[in-house]
Amino acid sequence: DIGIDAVGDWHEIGVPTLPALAADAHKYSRGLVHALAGEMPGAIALAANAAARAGAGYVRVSTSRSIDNLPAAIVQTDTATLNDPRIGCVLVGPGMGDIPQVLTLALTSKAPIVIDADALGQIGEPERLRGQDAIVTPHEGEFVRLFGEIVGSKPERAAAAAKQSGAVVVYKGPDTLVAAPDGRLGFAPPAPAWLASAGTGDVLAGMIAGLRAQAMDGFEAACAAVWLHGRAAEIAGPAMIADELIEALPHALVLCR
Ligand code: NPW
Ligand code: AMP
Ligand code: MG
Repeated sequence: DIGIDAVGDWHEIGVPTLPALAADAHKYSRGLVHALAGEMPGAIALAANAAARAGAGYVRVSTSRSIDNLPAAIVQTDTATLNDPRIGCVLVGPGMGDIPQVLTLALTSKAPIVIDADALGQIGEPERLRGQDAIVTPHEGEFVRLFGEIVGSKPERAAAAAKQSGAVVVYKGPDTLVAAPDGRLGFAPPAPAWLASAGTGDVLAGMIAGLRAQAMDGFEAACAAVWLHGRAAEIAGPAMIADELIEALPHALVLCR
C-alpha cells in the first residue's frame, strides 16, 4: 500500500506545457532568477546555469567573492540587488555551506523562493516557511532533517510535509514526488539511476527556479523540472556528469513542443 488513496489528488507527471514565449519578450519579462552563493561556487554555478537553460531570461548570482566557473552570460552581483521587484524567483542552498545568514537574507525577499541543499538544514521549524511562496527540494536525508520522522508512505509523508510548511515539496530520490499544500501530488516517471551523481540536485533546483521565474505555478514548475531532468538524463546517457545534464536540457525541452 503506497497510501495514494489517503492523499487525494495524485497523477503521474507527464509532458509539461511550458510558458509561451511572447514575440515581444525581453530578457526581464522572460524571468529573472536571483541565486545566492555561499561556500561552494561549483554548486551555485550548476544551478544558475540550469536556470538559464530552463529559459529564464536573466540569471544573476550574488557573491562576496568572484566565481570563475560561471558562464559569461550569468551576472555576478552583490546582495543589494535582492530588493529588485523584477525578481521572479530567488534560489538558495546549493553550495551554501555553513552560512545560515545566506538563507535568512534570501527569506527577506518577497519573491517566490527555491530552497535546496544546505539551506534546508538551516530552516529549523517547517512552519517558518508559512507565508512564503516556497519550493523545497529535499533528498531523503534532508527531508528527515527538516520534517522529522513523519509516519506513513513516501506520498503520505510528502503530502503531510507540504501541508505543514505551506511549501511545495519536491521529495527526491529514485521515486521523486512533488506535493503541494493544496493536496496536489505528482509522481515522477522513472528516471535513470545514473542521475545519482554529484551536482544533479543542484541542477534540478536551478531548473525549478528558472521555470518558476517564468511565472509558472510553483507546483507546475516543480513537476515540469522533474520531468525534464529525467529526460535530460536519458539523453545525456550513463556516463553523464551534472554539467552534461545541463547540456542535454535543450534537447529535452524540444520534447515539450
Ligand atoms: P549518510 O551517508 O546517510 O551518512 P548532502 P552533499 C545523508 C554541494 N555540492 N542522498 C548523507 O549522509 C551541495 O549543493 C557541491 C544523499 C549525506 O552525507 C551542498 O551545498 C558540488 N545524501 C553541499 O555540497 C557538487 C543522503 O545526507 C548527507 C541521502 C553538500 O551536499 C556536489 C548530506 O547530504 C554537491 O551537490 C540521500 N538520499 N539520504 C560542487 N560541484 O561544488 C541521506 N543522506 O548535503 O546532499 O551532501 O551532496 O555533499
Ligand atoms: P541530490 O541528492 O541533491 O544530489 O539530488 C540527486 C538527484 O538525483 C535528485 O534529482 C534525485 O531525484 C536523483 N536521483 C538520485 N538517486 C536516483 C536514482 N537511484 N534514480 C533516479 N534518480 C535519482
Ligand atoms: Mg543536493
